Amino acid sequence: MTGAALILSLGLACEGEEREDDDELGGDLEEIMERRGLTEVDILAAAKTYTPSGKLDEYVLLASGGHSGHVLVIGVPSMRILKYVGVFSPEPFQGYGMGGLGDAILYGEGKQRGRTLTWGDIHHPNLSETNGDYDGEFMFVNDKANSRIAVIDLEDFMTKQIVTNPLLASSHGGAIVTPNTDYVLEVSQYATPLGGDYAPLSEFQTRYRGAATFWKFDRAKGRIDPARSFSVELPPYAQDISDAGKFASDGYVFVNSWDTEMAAGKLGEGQPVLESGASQNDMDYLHVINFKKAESLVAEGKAIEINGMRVLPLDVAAKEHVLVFIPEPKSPHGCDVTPDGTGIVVAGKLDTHASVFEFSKIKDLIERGEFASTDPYGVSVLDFQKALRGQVEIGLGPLHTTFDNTGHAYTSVFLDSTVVRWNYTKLDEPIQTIQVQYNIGHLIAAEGDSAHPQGQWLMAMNKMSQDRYVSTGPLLPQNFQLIDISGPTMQLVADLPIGLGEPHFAMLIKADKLKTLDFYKPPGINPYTGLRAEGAVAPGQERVERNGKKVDVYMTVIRSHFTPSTIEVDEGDEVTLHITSVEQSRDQTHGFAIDMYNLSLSLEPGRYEQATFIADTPGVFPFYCTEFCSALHLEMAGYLFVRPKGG
Ligand code: RUQ
Ligand code: CUA
Repeated sequence: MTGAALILSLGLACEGEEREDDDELGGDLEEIMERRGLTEVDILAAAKTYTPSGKLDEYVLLASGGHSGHVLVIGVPSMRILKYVGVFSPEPFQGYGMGGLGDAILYGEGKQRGRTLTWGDIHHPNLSETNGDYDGEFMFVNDKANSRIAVIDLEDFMTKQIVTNPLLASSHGGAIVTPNTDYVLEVSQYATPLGGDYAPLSEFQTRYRGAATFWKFDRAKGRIDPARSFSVELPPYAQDISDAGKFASDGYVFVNSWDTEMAAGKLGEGQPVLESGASQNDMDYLHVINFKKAESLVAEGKAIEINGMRVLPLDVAAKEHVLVFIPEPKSPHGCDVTPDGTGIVVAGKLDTHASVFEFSKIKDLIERGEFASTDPYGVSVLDFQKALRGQVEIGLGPLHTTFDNTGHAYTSVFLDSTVVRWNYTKLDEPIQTIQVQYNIGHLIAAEGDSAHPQGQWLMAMNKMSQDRYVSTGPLLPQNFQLIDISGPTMQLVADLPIGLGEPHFAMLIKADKLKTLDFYKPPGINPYTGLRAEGAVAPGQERVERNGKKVDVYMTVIRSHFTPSTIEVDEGDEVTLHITSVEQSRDQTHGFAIDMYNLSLSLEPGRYEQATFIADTPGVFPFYCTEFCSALHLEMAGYLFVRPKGG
């Protein structure tokens, strides 16, 4: 009996005396199914995902929000949205980039070449790992558009750092972590002269370059340490997605490329456009980078410095076999290391196969110095067949691959709009194919890119949703679809439209691995340092201090008042608010908003915030709490009086 049949038969068995209750609840199951056109399979899907109020999700999806610059936090299997994390874009609910302490990250550290940016294009979230397994502590995301990496602390789901790549003008193959989160990898996409120099297209082959940047992560500090980071210079081949080795392949990273033709170097000279120019070769190059060796060479002083970043030059990387190439089928996209670290799965947009490379073969060939050829930059190239474990025919436009706990790989197939389940050791015929709607990009199974995938759920992240939802005009949401992969037959069980930017990759982690804070304690914690702020005050210590034209307001908030609730300054004064939430109970969040100053602060229990502005406009400015925190929330307000000059 199927689950749905079971539910139905239970429903039917309850007929009679329970009938009246059913009617009170708005009808019986059969009647509702009939009315809404639901099948037993639908009911089964609903039973697998429906999460009654108060019941918690078993998994959490941390998804890129694409060019919204946000990260989405989604419960699985309920598909309930839990949070939007502001990363490269301001997020008023979190008070991020809205006049408070987060400005120093978003508009300070986040500056690219001196410019303030208010958005980013997030592609690949990655979770911190310990021995190749998610430890639930940190998340890293890349900004493809402006080549930046952000660090999000999962204690409070807040962005704590942005580092800016001083070499690159776009980066795609990141943020990928090594198995103990020693490094966070960021790899270039479109080649440019490293460090932001100018060079005409005629110098593409000589001056344009890619790079793989190994950002050193200091776990104790919870921050990337740029001074201990380094990069490896790469040819201008349009590098793509990357993955880090694990176990036997630890110490290596693998990076795709799709323009070994260097067609970008011929743009606009009566040559084919980039998309066809870059698709002429039958093979591009999988980059195999021995970063442990690169690390030692850099330590030995073999690096040059560009904009403060230590860079291992391409000729050194080639000569020392820090960088070795393997031909990979035509314009590949996905690059995913198997959970045991023995294989690297590559799938080409213009090739119907998933190709699995065998790490032990690669290592043997490199150690024996058995190379098939050399590229124009002196990089040794291995023989494709000799490095290969095998290939599986997947479909039209295979992209990314994720893994479960029973030896299956799942590959997204963009043109076919399918997810294909196959065995990455046996490499026999694909086992099953399931249709998704539509044009799937990334996919992730539960802990699917860790050393120990959980199976059970898989999220398909589709680029298009055409007919799936009520129309909202020409700009349609992307479409997340949840697939139950626990049984022999995959079942699509739920949809979630994503109406903010194009999500790319995501991480799906067991919820119980996340150790979040209930609130900040003691009161007065600056969430960006984790320490009690100097300007924090306890109840009774509130005050206003004036030093010439500088006015410091030391304020507390607790249900339901600001102390002080009136502030008087003179036109032209520089006002700094130091606000301490002295609440110490869960979910008692307040906010601070004021007329005209573009200021929105979030004051979770115990949080400290600080905002400085010039009171340059005389007048009366109400401020108020933005969270409906109590029955007297509306009364949680005050005034800033700005006395006119000479008034
Ligand atoms: S991408 S849809 Cu990861 Cu930027 Cu493949
Ligand atoms: Cu505090 Cu409303």
